[in-house]
Amino acid sequence: MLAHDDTIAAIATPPGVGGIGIVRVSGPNAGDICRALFKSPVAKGFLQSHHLYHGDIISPETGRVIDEVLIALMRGPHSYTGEDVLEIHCHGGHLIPLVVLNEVIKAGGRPAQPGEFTKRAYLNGRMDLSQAEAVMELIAARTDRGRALAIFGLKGKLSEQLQSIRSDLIGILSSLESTIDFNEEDISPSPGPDRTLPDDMDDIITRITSLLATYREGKLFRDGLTAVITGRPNVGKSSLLNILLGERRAIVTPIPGTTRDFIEETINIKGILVTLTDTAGVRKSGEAIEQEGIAFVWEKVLAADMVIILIDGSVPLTEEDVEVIDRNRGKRVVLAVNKSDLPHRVTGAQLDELIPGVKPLWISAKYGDGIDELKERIYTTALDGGEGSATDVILTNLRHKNALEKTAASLATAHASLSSGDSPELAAFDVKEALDHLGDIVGGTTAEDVLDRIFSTFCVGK
Ligand SMILES: Nc1nc2c(ncn2[C@@H]2O[C@H](COP(=O)(O)OP(=O)(O)OP(=O)(O)O)[C@@H](O)[C@H]2O)c(=O)[nH]1
Ligand SMILES: [Mg+2]
Repeated sequence: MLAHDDTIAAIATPPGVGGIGIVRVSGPNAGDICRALFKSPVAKGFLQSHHLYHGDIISPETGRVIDEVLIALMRGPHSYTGEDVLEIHCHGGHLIPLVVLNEVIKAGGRPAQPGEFTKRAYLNGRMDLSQAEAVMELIAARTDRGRALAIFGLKGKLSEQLQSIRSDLIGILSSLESTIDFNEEDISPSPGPDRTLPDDMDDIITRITSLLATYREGKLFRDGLTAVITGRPNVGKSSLLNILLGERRAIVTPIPGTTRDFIEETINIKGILVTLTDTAGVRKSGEAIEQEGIAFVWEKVLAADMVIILIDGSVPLTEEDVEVIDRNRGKRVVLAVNKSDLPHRVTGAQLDELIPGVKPLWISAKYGDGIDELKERIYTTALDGGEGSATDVILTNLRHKNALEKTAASLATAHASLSSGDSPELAAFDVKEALDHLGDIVGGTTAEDVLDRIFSTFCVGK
């Protein structure tokens, strides 16, 4: 355990008016601070750890009561940070938690940096680095699925998988080292009757590869995606935005060129936050304001994760439809044919010729037909046709992904040198490197500046 000699303090609840505001304190002075500020007729003398006490916070200078509070003292090492932790539950509001925090600081605390409580929890071995990162993901989660993935991370499910990969790597390393010690004739030292070390390495690479394959999904559930609704004027883009949102957000009129500026709103589709952008209808004519709006369309399309191309199915296809399709080639596309309530003037075969391989979906943005199917299509297209993993261990963090890629690359190098008959010493070197990269995920040997970067993205008080 890494003992800190200073005591940190912060308001752990969001600013503003609320029922309760919590001031959190961690470090060796937590007990003294409690004794200096907290007065209670019932709780005199020694306070039991992990018990809630009722009383007042008193200013030691004036002797005046600042607030009526509940406090809990959680003595280390059985606390969030592993140190003595004091939580003061005062009344919420703009002022009270600040005044209480000031008294805490005067009594021997210092303001905490963002994420400093969790950093201490990590440094004191209460959690590994990937779990500490999961804490922040949990707080940031905005969908139920995002929350579920974060809690798995926090409970150490990813760490467990990494631990099992790690112990297999150590097994390989010790086999390699034993052949270095004895002789170098057998270039594929055999760990068992039917297996060779390169086989074992392949196994691990496969396991890492399947973990890496979950990253796209993890990122989707964590960060969501952006989807731009595009099409020529009057096809029903704004109507589609409105019906997907379930409210009248964008102006809808029968006049082509209604939408000029872009309109952005976010919806939750099966746990993925989809930020939809309704844009101006694309056409050559139109005055300056409209053309300005159309210029935005291509900017938005370029940056978007997905494009929803909307066609009006009640009239024959036009050159403008073709232009929209052409300019979105290479993007992840959902193709919807609107106004299915009217007679169909566009066929699947025509669309298949224009945009092969993308199955069109007939919808009515006015009456709601096909909208659930469209949401489903957005979801499966986001997952590249997949249904979402059944597994709960899903990579959500870019840092973890990069480290796993490096682990697999080092292992592949070890595999290649072993298979080509090089000295096992070389392979052992690469396996050690693979272990280092893997270790970066859970921490332990992670450099201070990397830690600072990670924890600086946390909120103050966490
Ligand atoms: N019958 C029918 N009419 C629709 C449907 N969807 C939209 N409309 C009508 O089509 C017209 C244009 O709709 P908008 O949603 O404004 O179209 P837009 O693509 O946003 O048009 P611009 O902003 O001008 O590019 C309106 O009169 C809508 O009521 C539909 O599914 N069926
Ligand atoms: Mg519009």
